[in-house]
Amino acid sequence: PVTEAMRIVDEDDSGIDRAFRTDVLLGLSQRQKAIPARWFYDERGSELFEDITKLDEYYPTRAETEILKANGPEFADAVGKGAAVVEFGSGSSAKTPLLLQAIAPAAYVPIDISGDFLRASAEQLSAKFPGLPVCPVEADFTKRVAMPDAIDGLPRLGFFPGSTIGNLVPRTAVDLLREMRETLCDGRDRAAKLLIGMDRVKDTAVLQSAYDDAQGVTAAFNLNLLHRINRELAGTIPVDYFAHRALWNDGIARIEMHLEAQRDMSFTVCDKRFDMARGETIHTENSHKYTRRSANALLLAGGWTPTHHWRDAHDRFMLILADA
Ligand code: AVI
Repeated sequence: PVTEAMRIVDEDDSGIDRAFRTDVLLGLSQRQKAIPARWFYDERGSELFEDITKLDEYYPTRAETEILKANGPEFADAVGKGAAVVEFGSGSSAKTPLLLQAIAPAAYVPIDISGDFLRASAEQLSAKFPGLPVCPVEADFTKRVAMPDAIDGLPRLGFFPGSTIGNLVPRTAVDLLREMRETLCDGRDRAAKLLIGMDRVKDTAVLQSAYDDAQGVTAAFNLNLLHRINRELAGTIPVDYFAHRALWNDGIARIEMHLEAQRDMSFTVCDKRFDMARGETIHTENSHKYTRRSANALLLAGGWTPTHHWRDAHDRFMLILADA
Protein backbone atom coordinates (compact mmCIF):
# COMPACT_ATOMS: atom_id res chain seq x y z
CA PRO A 1 0.00 0.00 0.00
CA VAL A 2 1.25 3.47 -0.91
CA THR A 3 0.19 6.41 1.27
CA GLU A 4 -0.36 9.78 -0.37
CA ALA A 5 2.96 11.60 -0.79
CA MET A 6 3.77 13.93 2.06
CA ARG A 7 4.88 17.23 0.47
CA ILE A 8 7.52 19.42 2.13
CA VAL A 9 8.61 21.74 -0.67
CA ASP A 10 8.94 25.48 -0.37
CA GLU A 11 10.15 26.09 -3.92
CA ASP A 12 7.41 26.28 -6.51
CA ASP A 13 8.38 25.84 -10.16
CA SER A 14 9.28 29.50 -10.51
CA GLY A 15 11.63 29.11 -7.52
CA ILE A 16 13.45 26.33 -9.32
CA ASP A 17 13.65 28.48 -12.50
CA ARG A 18 15.13 31.31 -10.45
CA ALA A 19 17.68 29.04 -8.79
CA PHE A 20 18.76 27.68 -12.21
CA ARG A 21 19.10 31.21 -13.60
CA THR A 22 21.13 32.39 -10.59
CA ASP A 23 23.46 29.37 -10.66
CA VAL A 24 24.08 29.74 -14.41
CA LEU A 25 24.58 33.52 -14.45
CA LEU A 26 26.85 33.46 -11.40
CA GLY A 27 28.67 30.35 -12.61
CA LEU A 28 29.43 31.80 -16.05
CA SER A 29 30.70 35.03 -14.47
CA GLN A 30 33.49 33.28 -12.51
CA ARG A 31 37.08 33.14 -13.73
CA GLN A 32 36.81 29.33 -13.86
CA LYS A 33 33.29 29.03 -15.21
CA ALA A 34 31.31 26.37 -13.33
CA ILE A 35 27.69 25.20 -13.17
CA PRO A 36 26.47 22.81 -10.42
CA ALA A 37 25.91 19.23 -11.62
CA ARG A 38 22.38 19.13 -10.17
CA TRP A 39 21.18 20.98 -13.30
CA PHE A 40 22.04 18.02 -15.57
CA TYR A 41 18.82 16.27 -14.63
CA ASP A 42 16.03 17.71 -16.76
CA GLU A 43 13.90 15.07 -18.52
CA ARG A 44 16.45 14.48 -21.30
CA GLY A 45 19.35 14.56 -18.84
CA SER A 46 17.69 11.94 -16.64
CA GLU A 47 17.12 9.70 -19.68
CA LEU A 48 20.75 10.10 -20.71
CA PHE A 49 21.89 9.23 -17.18
CA GLU A 50 19.80 6.03 -17.33
CA ASP A 51 21.56 5.22 -20.63
CA ILE A 52 24.95 5.87 -19.00
CA THR A 53 24.22 3.33 -16.27
CA LYS A 54 23.85 0.64 -18.98
CA LEU A 55 27.14 1.40 -20.75
CA ASP A 56 29.92 -1.22 -20.71
CA GLU A 57 32.37 1.43 -19.50
CA TYR A 58 30.18 2.73 -16.65
CA TYR A 59 30.86 0.09 -13.98
CA PRO A 60 29.42 1.76 -10.78
CA THR A 61 25.79 0.69 -11.23
CA ARG A 62 26.67 -2.93 -12.02
CA ALA A 63 29.29 -3.13 -9.28
CA GLU A 64 26.92 -1.80 -6.63
CA THR A 65 24.13 -4.12 -7.79
CA GLU A 66 26.57 -7.03 -7.53
CA ILE A 67 27.36 -6.11 -3.90
CA LEU A 68 23.66 -5.91 -3.04
CA LYS A 69 22.96 -9.29 -4.64
CA ALA A 70 25.91 -11.04 -3.04
CA ASN A 71 25.48 -9.92 0.57
CA GLY A 72 21.77 -10.13 1.40
CA PRO A 73 22.08 -12.31 4.53
CA GLU A 74 24.97 -10.16 5.86
CA PHE A 75 22.94 -6.97 5.40
CA ALA A 76 20.05 -8.59 7.24
CA ASP A 77 22.35 -9.59 10.12
CA ALA A 78 23.92 -6.16 10.36
CA VAL A 79 20.70 -4.16 10.06
CA GLY A 80 18.25 -6.45 11.87
CA LYS A 81 14.64 -7.08 10.85
CA GLY A 82 11.74 -4.63 10.88
CA ALA A 83 13.55 -1.38 10.09
CA ALA A 84 12.06 1.50 8.15
CA VAL A 85 14.18 2.03 5.04
CA VAL A 86 14.47 5.72 4.15
CA GLU A 87 15.88 6.22 0.65
CA PHE A 88 17.43 9.59 -0.18
CA GLY A 89 16.58 10.27 -3.83
CA SER A 90 14.29 7.40 -4.81
CA GLY A 91 15.89 5.92 -7.90
CA SER A 92 13.95 4.13 -10.61
CA SER A 93 16.72 1.55 -10.39
CA ALA A 94 16.77 -2.13 -9.57
CA LYS A 95 18.84 -1.54 -6.42
CA THR A 96 16.10 -0.79 -3.92
CA PRO A 97 14.20 -4.10 -4.39
CA LEU A 98 17.45 -5.99 -3.75
CA LEU A 99 17.91 -4.26 -0.40
CA LEU A 100 14.24 -4.64 0.58
CA GLN A 101 14.30 -8.35 -0.29
CA ALA A 102 17.40 -8.85 1.82
CA ILE A 103 16.32 -7.12 5.01
CA ALA A 104 12.49 -7.47 5.05
CA PRO A 105 11.81 -3.94 6.33
CA ALA A 106 8.66 -2.79 8.14
CA ALA A 107 8.18 0.26 5.89
CA TYR A 108 9.79 2.07 2.98
CA VAL A 109 10.06 5.87 2.82
CA PRO A 110 11.37 7.20 -0.51
CA ILE A 111 12.29 10.90 -0.48
CA ASP A 112 12.58 12.82 -3.74
CA ILE A 113 12.28 16.42 -4.89
CA SER A 114 10.44 15.37 -8.06
CA GLY A 115 6.86 14.49 -7.09
CA ASP A 116 5.92 12.75 -10.36
CA PHE A 117 9.02 10.61 -10.34
CA LEU A 118 8.49 9.81 -6.66
CA ARG A 119 4.89 8.65 -7.07
CA ALA A 120 5.74 6.52 -10.12
CA SER A 121 8.60 4.74 -8.39
CA ALA A 122 6.57 4.31 -5.15
CA GLU A 123 3.78 2.61 -7.13
CA GLN A 124 6.26 0.34 -8.92
CA LEU A 125 7.85 -0.68 -5.66
CA SER A 126 4.58 -1.28 -3.93
CA ALA A 127 3.52 -3.59 -6.77
CA LYS A 128 6.65 -5.68 -6.13
CA PHE A 129 6.18 -5.74 -2.33
CA PRO A 130 2.39 -5.86 -1.80
CA GLY A 131 2.47 -6.10 2.00
CA LEU A 132 4.99 -3.32 2.55
CA PRO A 133 3.77 0.13 3.66
CA VAL A 134 5.31 2.68 1.25
CA CYS A 135 5.22 6.28 2.50
CA PRO A 136 6.66 8.67 -0.10
CA VAL A 137 7.88 12.12 0.93
CA GLU A 138 8.28 14.88 -1.66
CA ALA A 139 11.10 16.99 -0.27
CA ASP A 140 14.62 18.27 -0.73
CA PHE A 141 16.71 15.79 1.28
CA THR A 142 19.70 18.14 1.49
CA LYS A 143 17.82 19.70 4.43
CA ARG A 144 16.35 17.88 7.42
CA VAL A 145 13.08 16.19 6.40
CA ALA A 146 10.21 15.40 8.82
CA MET A 147 9.43 11.68 8.80
CA PRO A 148 5.90 10.30 8.38
CA ASP A 149 4.08 9.27 11.61
CA ALA A 150 3.73 5.76 10.17
CA ILE A 151 7.39 4.99 10.99
CA ASP A 152 7.36 6.38 14.54
CA GLY A 153 9.17 4.01 16.86
CA LEU A 154 10.73 1.91 14.09
CA PRO A 155 14.51 1.62 13.81
CA ARG A 156 15.67 3.52 10.74
CA LEU A 157 18.05 2.66 7.93
CA GLY A 158 18.99 5.44 5.51
CA PHE A 159 19.89 4.25 2.01
CA PHE A 160 21.95 6.46 -0.28
CA PRO A 161 23.27 4.35 -3.18
CA GLY A 162 24.96 5.27 -6.46
CA SER A 163 27.92 7.25 -5.04
CA THR A 164 25.81 10.36 -5.45
CA ILE A 165 27.69 11.67 -2.41
CA GLY A 166 30.71 11.79 -4.74
CA ASN A 167 29.18 14.60 -6.77
CA LEU A 168 29.55 16.91 -3.77
CA VAL A 169 32.76 18.61 -2.63
CA PRO A 170 33.75 17.38 0.86
CA ARG A 171 32.36 20.38 2.73
CA THR A 172 28.92 19.98 1.11
CA ALA A 173 29.07 16.20 1.47
CA VAL A 174 29.67 16.58 5.22
CA ASP A 175 26.72 18.99 5.49
CA LEU A 176 24.49 16.49 3.68
CA LEU A 177 25.57 13.59 5.90
CA ARG A 178 24.76 15.70 8.97
CA GLU A 179 21.32 16.62 7.60
CA MET A 180 20.62 12.93 6.86
CA ARG A 181 21.54 12.13 10.44
CA GLU A 182 19.11 14.81 11.67
CA THR A 183 16.38 13.42 9.40
CA LEU A 184 16.87 9.83 10.54
CA CYS A 185 17.35 10.63 14.23
CA ASP A 186 14.52 13.20 14.27
CA GLY A 187 16.99 15.66 15.75
CA ARG A 188 17.03 13.49 18.91
CA ASP A 189 19.32 10.82 20.22
CA ARG A 190 17.55 8.06 18.34
CA ALA A 191 19.58 5.16 16.89
CA ALA A 192 19.81 5.02 13.12
CA LYS A 193 22.00 3.50 10.43
CA LEU A 194 23.08 4.59 6.98
CA LEU A 195 23.94 2.32 4.04
CA ILE A 196 25.85 4.40 1.53
CA GLY A 197 27.42 3.57 -1.85
CA MET A 198 30.83 5.06 -2.61
CA ASP A 199 32.93 4.64 -5.73
CA ARG A 200 36.55 3.59 -5.21
CA VAL A 201 39.81 5.09 -6.45
CA LYS A 202 41.08 2.84 -9.24
CA ASP A 203 43.10 2.68 -12.45
CA THR A 204 42.91 6.07 -14.19
CA ALA A 205 42.13 4.58 -17.61
CA VAL A 206 39.10 2.72 -16.19
CA LEU A 207 37.82 5.93 -14.57
CA GLN A 208 38.47 8.02 -17.63
CA SER A 209 36.56 5.74 -19.98
CA ALA A 210 33.65 5.47 -17.50
CA TYR A 211 33.23 9.24 -17.92
CA ASP A 212 34.16 9.44 -21.61
CA ASP A 213 32.53 6.43 -23.23
CA ALA A 214 33.08 5.34 -26.83
CA GLN A 215 29.46 5.94 -27.87
CA GLY A 216 29.49 9.52 -26.61
CA VAL A 217 26.53 9.13 -24.24
CA THR A 218 28.36 10.92 -21.41
CA ALA A 219 29.36 13.67 -23.87
CA ALA A 220 25.68 14.08 -24.82
CA PHE A 221 24.74 14.15 -21.10
CA ASN A 222 27.29 16.92 -20.45
CA LEU A 223 26.36 18.95 -23.57
CA ASN A 224 22.64 18.64 -22.76
CA LEU A 225 23.23 21.20 -20.01
CA LEU A 226 23.96 23.81 -22.69
CA HIS A 227 20.79 22.87 -24.60
CA ARG A 228 18.87 23.24 -21.35
CA ILE A 229 20.33 26.72 -20.77
CA ASN A 230 19.43 27.77 -24.32
CA ARG A 231 15.88 26.48 -23.93
CA GLU A 232 15.04 27.59 -20.39
CA LEU A 233 17.15 30.74 -20.05
CA ALA A 234 16.88 32.19 -23.56
CA GLY A 235 20.52 31.31 -24.25
CA THR A 236 22.37 31.64 -27.57
CA ILE A 237 25.20 29.23 -26.70
CA PRO A 238 26.63 27.60 -29.86
CA VAL A 239 26.60 24.06 -28.46
CA ASP A 240 28.59 22.69 -31.44
CA TYR A 241 31.56 24.83 -30.42
CA PHE A 242 31.99 22.82 -27.20
CA ALA A 243 33.65 19.48 -26.55
CA HIS A 244 33.14 17.11 -23.59
CA ARG A 245 36.18 16.56 -21.37
CA ALA A 246 36.59 14.14 -18.46
CA LEU A 247 39.81 14.67 -16.48
CA TRP A 248 41.20 12.79 -13.49
CA ASN A 249 42.35 15.20 -10.77
CA ASP A 250 44.78 13.00 -8.88
CA GLY A 251 45.47 15.39 -5.98
CA ILE A 252 41.79 15.50 -4.99
CA ALA A 253 40.91 12.00 -6.28
CA ARG A 254 38.07 13.05 -8.49
CA ILE A 255 36.92 12.95 -12.10
CA GLU A 256 36.06 16.43 -13.33
CA MET A 257 33.77 16.96 -16.27
CA HIS A 258 34.20 20.12 -18.28
CA LEU A 259 32.82 21.63 -21.49
CA GLU A 260 35.75 23.01 -23.45
CA ALA A 261 35.40 25.88 -25.96
CA GLN A 262 36.79 24.79 -29.33
CA ARG A 263 37.11 28.40 -30.54
CA ASP A 264 36.72 31.97 -29.28
CA MET A 265 33.07 32.88 -28.97
CA SER A 266 30.46 35.17 -27.40
CA PHE A 267 26.91 34.31 -26.42
CA THR A 268 24.12 35.61 -24.25
CA VAL A 269 22.09 34.02 -21.46
CA CYS A 270 19.08 36.01 -20.18
CA ASP A 271 20.43 38.98 -22.22
CA LYS A 272 23.77 38.94 -20.39
CA ARG A 273 26.83 38.61 -22.62
CA PHE A 274 29.62 36.11 -22.00
CA ASP A 275 32.91 35.67 -23.86
CA MET A 276 34.96 32.51 -23.96
CA ALA A 277 38.40 31.94 -25.42
CA ARG A 278 39.36 28.74 -27.22
CA GLY A 279 40.52 26.17 -24.65
CA GLU A 280 38.59 27.78 -21.78
CA THR A 281 36.19 25.44 -19.96
CA ILE A 282 32.95 25.37 -18.03
CA HIS A 283 33.39 22.96 -15.08
CA THR A 284 30.16 20.96 -14.87
CA GLU A 285 30.73 18.05 -12.47
CA ASN A 286 32.99 16.49 -9.86
CA SER A 287 32.80 12.79 -9.14
CA HIS A 288 34.94 12.03 -6.10
CA LYS A 289 36.42 8.57 -5.67
CA TYR A 290 37.31 7.15 -2.27
CA THR A 291 39.61 4.75 -0.50
CA ARG A 292 38.30 2.91 2.52
CA ARG A 293 40.11 5.44 4.72
CA SER A 294 38.95 8.58 2.91
CA ALA A 295 35.37 7.24 2.88
CA ASN A 296 35.51 6.54 6.62
CA ALA A 297 36.98 9.98 7.30
CA LEU A 298 34.18 11.67 5.34
CA LEU A 299 31.51 9.66 7.18
CA LEU A 300 33.04 10.44 10.58
CA ALA A 301 33.14 14.16 9.73
CA GLY A 302 29.44 13.86 8.85
CA GLY A 303 28.58 12.34 12.25
CA TRP A 304 28.51 8.66 11.21
CA THR A 305 30.60 5.78 12.56
CA PRO A 306 31.33 3.15 9.89
CA THR A 307 30.72 -0.42 11.12
CA HIS A 308 30.62 -2.65 8.00
CA HIS A 309 32.17 -2.48 4.60
CA TRP A 310 31.41 -4.51 1.44
CA ARG A 311 33.05 -4.47 -2.01
CA ASP A 312 32.37 -6.08 -5.39
CA ALA A 313 34.68 -8.85 -6.62
CA HIS A 314 36.79 -6.40 -8.65
CA ASP A 315 37.20 -3.82 -5.83
CA ARG A 316 35.56 -1.11 -7.90
CA PHE A 317 32.83 0.05 -5.54
CA MET A 318 31.95 -0.15 -1.85
CA LEU A 319 28.84 -0.11 0.30
CA ILE A 320 29.42 1.11 3.83
CA LEU A 321 27.10 0.70 6.79
CA ALA A 322 27.45 3.34 9.51
CA ASP A 323 25.86 4.09 12.90
CA ALA A 324 24.48 7.51 13.82
C1 AVI B 1 24.96 10.46 -10.36
N1 AVI B 1 26.40 10.35 -10.25
C2 AVI B 1 26.80 9.48 -9.16
C3 AVI B 1 27.08 10.03 -11.52
C4 AVI B 1 28.61 9.87 -11.30
O1 AVI B 1 29.12 8.83 -11.67
O2 AVI B 1 29.23 10.77 -10.74
C5 AVI B 1 26.81 11.08 -12.58
C6 AVI B 1 27.57 10.86 -13.87
N2 AVI B 1 28.25 11.76 -14.51
C7 AVI B 1 28.78 11.24 -15.60
N3 AVI B 1 28.46 9.99 -15.65
C8 AVI B 1 27.68 9.70 -14.57
